[in-house]
Amino acid sequence: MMSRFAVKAAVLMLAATFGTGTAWAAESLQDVMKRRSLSQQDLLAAAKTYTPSGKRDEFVVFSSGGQSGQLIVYGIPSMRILKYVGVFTPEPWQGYGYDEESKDILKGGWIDGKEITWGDAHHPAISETNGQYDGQFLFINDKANPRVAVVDLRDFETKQIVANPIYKSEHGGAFVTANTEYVFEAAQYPAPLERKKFYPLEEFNEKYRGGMTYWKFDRKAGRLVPAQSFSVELPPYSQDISDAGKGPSDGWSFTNSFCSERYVGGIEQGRPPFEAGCSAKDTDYLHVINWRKAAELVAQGKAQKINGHNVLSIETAVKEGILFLVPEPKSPHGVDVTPDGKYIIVSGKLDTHVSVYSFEKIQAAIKAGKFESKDPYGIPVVGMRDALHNQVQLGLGPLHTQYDSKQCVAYTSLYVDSQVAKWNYCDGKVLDKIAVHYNIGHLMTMEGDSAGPKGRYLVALNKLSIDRFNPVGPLHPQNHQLIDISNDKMQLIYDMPLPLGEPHYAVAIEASKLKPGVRYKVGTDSRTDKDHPGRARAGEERTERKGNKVTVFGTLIRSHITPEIIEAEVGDEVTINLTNLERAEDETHGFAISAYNVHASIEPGKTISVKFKADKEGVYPYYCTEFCSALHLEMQGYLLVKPKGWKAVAKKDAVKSNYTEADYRATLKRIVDTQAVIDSVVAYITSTNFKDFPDVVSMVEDATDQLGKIPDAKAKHEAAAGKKDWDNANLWAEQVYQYQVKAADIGLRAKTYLDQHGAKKVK
Ligand code: K7E
Ligand code: CUA
Repeated sequence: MMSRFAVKAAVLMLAATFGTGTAWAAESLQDVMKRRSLSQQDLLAAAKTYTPSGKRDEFVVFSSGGQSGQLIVYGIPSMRILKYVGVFTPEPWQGYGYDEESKDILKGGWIDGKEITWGDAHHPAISETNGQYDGQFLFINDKANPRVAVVDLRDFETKQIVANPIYKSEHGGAFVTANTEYVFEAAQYPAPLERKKFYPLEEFNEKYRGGMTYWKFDRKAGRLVPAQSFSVELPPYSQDISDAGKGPSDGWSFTNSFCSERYVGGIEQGRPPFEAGCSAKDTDYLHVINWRKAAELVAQGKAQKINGHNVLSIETAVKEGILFLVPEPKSPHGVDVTPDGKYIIVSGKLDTHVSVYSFEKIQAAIKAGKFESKDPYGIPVVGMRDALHNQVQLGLGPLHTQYDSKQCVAYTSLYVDSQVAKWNYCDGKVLDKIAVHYNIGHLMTMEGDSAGPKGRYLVALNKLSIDRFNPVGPLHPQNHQLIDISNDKMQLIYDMPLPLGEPHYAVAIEASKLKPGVRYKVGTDSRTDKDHPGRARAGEERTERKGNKVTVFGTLIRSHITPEIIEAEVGDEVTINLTNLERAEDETHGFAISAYNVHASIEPGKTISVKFKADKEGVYPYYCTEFCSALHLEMQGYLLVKPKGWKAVAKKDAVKSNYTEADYRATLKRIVDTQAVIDSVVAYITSTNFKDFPDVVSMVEDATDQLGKIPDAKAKHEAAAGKKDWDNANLWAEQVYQYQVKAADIGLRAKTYLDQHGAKKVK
């Protein structure tokens, strides 16, 4: 260790070094620009994105986590990552997949009884009311294992995963209807719709199918309702991205396809690969479906059941006039309905154009019965000329389109050109282009796929970052680039590496529309939103044994877990329920037991349970995994797994501590001093209008709670002192001090909060 003198000498030397130069004394903006080789343009970009400490973002982005199966949340314009939400993949920090409640959610996504622990998350969608984002729920799909998940934006937790009952893969999801009546997903790679049924590839045209699934959403319950959901059977054309109509086109959905050739590859059999056969024709098909009428047909009993799921056959869909096709140029990708719902913009990956279809024209052709042909399955085909508003040449590899708050202005990603094109879809003029790095997939403007885009910013979701960031091995991060679109010329203002899977799509919502809670009602199961049967309040903690089942009803509050000792015998089934009794904001406790692969994140008010078989004799520490207070490390306990029939030799007190009367007196002195601090903080808080700040009110309640525990501990230390039992006297006095420390900690936090939020003196 450095001696006091050595430290002092070192400080003096440092002072001398800096004293001679002025470099660090006061660096000017010019100095910094020179040192870091920054241009005026860079400074402007920095000023547009830099978000000072304590300031918040204007928009919140929900990005798919691609192969991570998660959801990534970040802010705009700062591009600061705020959260990863566990969705299709276990996420230990949130206890997701390690406590019983979240295991049940993941189990909803098992396929034919098989556990699936990852997902290929593609398209998030925020719930809408009248075509506008309402900030209540978010849906996201899994392409690999066709599933859709529901995330509640009140707590940013996944509440449900449903597996598609008839597909083997899907891509055109999740998209919501204008009032979130349905969340839909389109199949991707054609396969037989029957479960676990084999048909040879030679029967591709007859037995393989695509489809469009409409999941009914119960907004009040916040869950999808499988029994009220249905699908429309579609030909094996490899359906792709979809979008829902809005305004005049509300009630309809649009889905494109990229292999209407119905080509089946097979390199090993000497056939040209899929990529050649699937792009041979000049056109594929845009599928136009009247979902509102389809829902009525299902209600009338016109659907057949496949794997217990309602499916409207192609035959029924054609006969009832709810399914139409429109040719679209070569291997299209994105299909995006304009904010006014009048046009549908389709990008052709292998075409330099985007095609703007008019919903009105499509409807006129349908009404007039004017079709150019029927496809091999008897579906009427509206002529391309009869449906197009215009076609605009934008560049190589157009993929996806988003909208501006300015009338008729759209942005389209150009994958091959690595550019974003800004253009006018009403008159077909190209307005501006900007280079991105590199190979852009989706792009996203603020609420840019809703009926009310907010303009301002655009994010380019680039597939490759190549040389943009510090090298981290052959697998590079993804690159989200922020572009300012508030002026005529687009300006690139930020590069954000994203190191968690390939985000395909993202949605951004005005931050003010999100109102997540900070605590649960005490005893809530956050995955069902109901009271948890294992909840316990302070004083209700207990351990019950029935046969070989041990059930703990415990609580957590700074800084102890009740119970601190859990006893079991080898072979017992142990269930530990834990309720976090905290009310203070951001006071989460974690819970882990050595070697039993259980972990939980228990936010204020939440109740969770972990369950395991105590199959190994031994002593297993458990502890809180969130650094929640100064005595976080002491937030611990022991799981004792005893051999069968184990008997204590003699009941002994835990280890003696040998405290003296002097120790006890010293602790009492510390209590008096601490009380003085608490009194001064209380005096300060009550001298202000603190009642006007709900956050402070709950902190005060929390502190009062801690102080309320003191009389009991005080009675105990005084009783022990009366018996000259200095061990117990000192330990219980120490506990009084711990309650004081926690109360003081919260009190000081409340004081800081009041200072920073401009509280007024009232007395
Ligand atoms: Cu990558 Cu929307 Cu799945 Cu286009 S998709 S890029
Ligand atoms: Cu609770 Cu650490």
